[in-house]
This record gives sequence, structure tokens and C-alpha cells, in this order.
Amino acid sequence: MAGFAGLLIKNDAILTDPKPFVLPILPYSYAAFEPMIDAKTMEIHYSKHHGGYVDKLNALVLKEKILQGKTLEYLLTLDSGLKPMVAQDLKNYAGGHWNHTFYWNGFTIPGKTVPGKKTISGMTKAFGGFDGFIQAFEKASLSVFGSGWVWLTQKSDGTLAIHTTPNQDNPLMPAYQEFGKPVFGVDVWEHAYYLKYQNRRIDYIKALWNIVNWEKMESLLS
Ligand code: MN3
Repeated sequence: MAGFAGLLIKNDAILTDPKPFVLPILPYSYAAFEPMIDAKTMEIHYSKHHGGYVDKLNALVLKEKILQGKTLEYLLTLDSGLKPMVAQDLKNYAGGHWNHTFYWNGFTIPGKTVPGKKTISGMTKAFGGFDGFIQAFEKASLSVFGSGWVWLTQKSDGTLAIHTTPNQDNPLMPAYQEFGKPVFGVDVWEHAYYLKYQNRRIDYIKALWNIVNWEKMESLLS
């Protein structure tokens, strides 16, 4: 799992604690992305949805000895030796915690960063350019039926790709290994945009382009 080191801010170090997982500090205020993402959505999404995944993950770890003393990344790769119900809950809660932490760190104050050299050259090779990337990502986001995520990933040969996962699944899970390493992820569950955009998922995605943390994306590319 060394390839995924540094994807997250350090927030889950206290593995001996009976409740080892904590809601990471949001790197900006709830209102930081108005009007692209409204403060109310941010507050509910972060404190209730992400907070809920952390609480449920801790409760599961407390109950299941086999899950104790493990890092979040390790838990995401566990796919054998678990009862089916535990495996399903683990996927949802550990995935939910990882995905949201990654999502928050994928955004920053508008205008603060611009796409870097590796980002642009990777997009040119894979999608014909920056605009091609935007179009492909928007198309993929509309293709997710129900709840899920859209990812920009880098495969082991360096190529960028766009993939989607259902529910709280993510590219670190064994089932998606061929997707490569995630460098950007967007939550397309309705709770991420419904208050402001209702059913207009595409308007939410288009608004996000103003606040992408391109510097973070560049730093994750090899
Ligand atoms: Mn969410």
C-alpha cells in the first residue's frame, strides 16, 4: 500500500485507541465555497454524513476484534476472513471515511491554485487536453446511477483515467485495483448537492471546477 502514502492528511494515527478514527479538521470554513457549494450543505455533509461514517466505523471496530489496531488504508483492502455483513459495513464506513477526507482535500479557495505541469501533460495524453478531461469527467459523473463517486486516477504506467464506483467504494479496494491510484474524487451522492442544485448534478460538477485544489492533484501525480 506504499503507493497510497500521503493521499490523506494524517488523522488516524491513534490505533490503540478503542475509537481510533476521527473526523479530520475541515481545511476551510463551511461558507468558503459559497455560492458554488452552500454553507448548509457543507455543514451537513461534513458533520452529519462524514461524521456518521466515522462514528459507525468506530462502533464496528469496537465490536470486531479482527478490525482493531489497523490503519484506515489497511481496512479498505480487507476482503477476506470477514462475515459478509461485517465486510459490507466495513466497506461502507471505512470507504465513507476515506472518500470524504480525500474529497475535502481535493478543494480549495477559488483561484488559489492552477493545474500543474504533470496534470496538464497527463490530461493531454489521456483526454486530448484540459477541456477533454472536463468533458470526460462530467460525462462520467452523469453516468453514475444512484449514489457513488467519480475518480481521476493514475495507472501504474503513469496514464490518467476516469472511473466511477458505486456507494462508498473506492480505487484502493481490491475489486478496483486496475483503476490505479486516485488523485481526485467527487462525491455524486445527492446529499453533496441536493439542497442547492436539487436534481441538477451537472450544475454541481460544473461549479466544482472553480474550487479544485490543482496543487493537491499535481502533488499526487508521479
Ligand atoms: Mn458524501
